[in-house]
Amino acid sequence: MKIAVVGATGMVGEVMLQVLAERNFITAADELILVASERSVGKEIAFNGKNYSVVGLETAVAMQPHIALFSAGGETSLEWAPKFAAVGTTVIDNSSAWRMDPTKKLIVPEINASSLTKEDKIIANPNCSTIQMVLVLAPLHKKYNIKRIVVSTYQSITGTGVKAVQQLENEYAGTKGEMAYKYPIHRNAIPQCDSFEENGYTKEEIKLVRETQKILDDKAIAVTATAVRVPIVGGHSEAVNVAFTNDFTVADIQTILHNTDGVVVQDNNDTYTYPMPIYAQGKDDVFVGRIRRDESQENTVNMWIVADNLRKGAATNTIQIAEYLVAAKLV
Ligand code: A2P
Ligand code: 11C
Repeated sequence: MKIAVVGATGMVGEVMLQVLAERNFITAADELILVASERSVGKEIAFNGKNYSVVGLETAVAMQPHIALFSAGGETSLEWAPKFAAVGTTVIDNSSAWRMDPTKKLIVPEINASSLTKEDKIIANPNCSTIQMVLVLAPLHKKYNIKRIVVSTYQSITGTGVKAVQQLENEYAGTKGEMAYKYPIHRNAIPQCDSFEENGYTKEEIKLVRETQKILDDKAIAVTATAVRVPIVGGHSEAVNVAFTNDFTVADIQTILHNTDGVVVQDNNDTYTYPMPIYAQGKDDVFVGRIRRDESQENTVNMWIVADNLRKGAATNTIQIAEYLVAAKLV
């Protein structure tokens, strides 16, 4: 197999290489192609003890990889994913470019990978904040039917990229530098992730609404979101309030989630056990805790969901899709 990583020099690209190595997805018999912008062509990147020279997109298309894992921004994806698809490559794209395209599938493998076919040449990876939420909600929707979700996020600066991590480090050190945000992020909470839309919501908030409905395949689910950036690096946290049609018990929800692939329940007030980004960092699971009944309204639960946004929120989910394609012989 020939596997290309497009955006290999970026923040998510780097984690993709780590995850590919950890999961032994690239064996000695496979060929790895590392791709970035023209600025990086020729740069050497080590993978599994071997040095690889970064190539440009044109060169990578000519090499006709079987799979291309894209994380190089929406513009690059819109232009280049179809060119790879045209030479027979299956593209798994981590940008927002194709997610809401009705002809493209939006995949969280544990939920809907079985909908994939050989004809799906461009597959969309959902936004990080959506992936961790739907992984927990999918089995609960099946059992209790979700009517409405109210979600507030506490998002890691790694979701913005290297520039934001640099901004926080400059602020810690008291040195001046380029600003990724309009405001200081150290000792702050910025109620804006991504740009604003006409309706007053940010793009990140709208992604949480639309992507959730698409992945859970149910437009009737009402979703409203507030996305907030906090000075955290380990992962995104979410306070999620979910109203169901059917009643539940907290113990049953804990059992269902305990038996859900990719989800780890950390929920014991007696031992102060609940998910936190400091412990989610570097892990592939989604962590859930603080599961409790919303006493203000019937059939409604509150919970706290945390995951490493660069792992399950991006790189790991993309690579799990690739693993599924290979196992199901779809590439
Ligand atoms: P480069 O390092 O050469 O700029 P991040 O989101 O962390 O900034 O990373 C973005 C990734 O996407 C990097 O690997 C970057 O490569 C790559 N990238 C950005 N623009 C392009 C482009 N026009 N063509 C190919 N790769 C691109
Ligand atoms: C964030 N969710 O943390 C973003 C980063 O749509 O893939 C990824 C943006 C996207 O701000």
